[in-house]
Amino acid sequence: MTDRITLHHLEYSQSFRVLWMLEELNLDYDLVVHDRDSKTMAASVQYKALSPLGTAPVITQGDLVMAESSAIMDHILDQTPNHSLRPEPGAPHRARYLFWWHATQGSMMPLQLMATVMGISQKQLPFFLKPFVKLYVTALTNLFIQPRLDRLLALAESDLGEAPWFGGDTLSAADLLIAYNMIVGAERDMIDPQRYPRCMEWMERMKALPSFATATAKDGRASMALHY
Ligand SMILES: N[C@@H](CCC(=O)N[C@@H](CS)C(=O)NCC(=O)O)C(=O)O
Repeated sequence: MTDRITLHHLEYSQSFRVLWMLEELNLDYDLVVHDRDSKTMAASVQYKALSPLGTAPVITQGDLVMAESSAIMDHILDQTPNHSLRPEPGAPHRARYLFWWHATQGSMMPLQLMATVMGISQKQLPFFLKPFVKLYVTALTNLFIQPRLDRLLALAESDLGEAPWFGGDTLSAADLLIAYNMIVGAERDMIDPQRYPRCMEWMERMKALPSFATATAKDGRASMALHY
């Protein structure tokens, strides 16, 4: 018998993805919900000590301690029989699934992280530096971040026109992974609803899943996005 999984979920963080997937799979697991440090809004010292990377999410299972959301999600799927969240090799939408599974973490998340870090650091600057840094941040956003994000969103918009989910015809782990990027991105005005209506409609379908309601109830927060 395999050991039970404990998810250490940090409020307002990417660990919501794992919580959501555990709920979607209807698995038995233990959940510990952690607050962020009230001053820094980073993970607390205690939370950081739990994780090999000091980041959320982290799971434990017997002797295993594992960080990195997509690795954790694959690890959970590997030990879950009869799920439909990952198209098998050779399945018609396998390549599409793999693309979104990897593009979410490899291409989309770094852009969003850059924007978030710049936003947070801007707020902490002395007032006399703020106007100059704001000019720099706006230029960098317009020149580098938003165009690259828009290429990804345009592709998402076109793919969602061909099949309703990121993994193809049915809900997949790629949808649960990218949902964090999309929902947080929309809350932070990185996704123009006029340009990306299919992405907006997909987000509504994601939020209508019963697993979103149960994950939200266990998370206990109004949003998965950290507002700073
Ligand atoms: N690529 C990692 C990113 C982990 C990460 O940066 N998590 C953030 C939460 S969204 C975190 O731990 N922030 C708190 C901190 O760094 O103190 C993953 O997907 O697990």
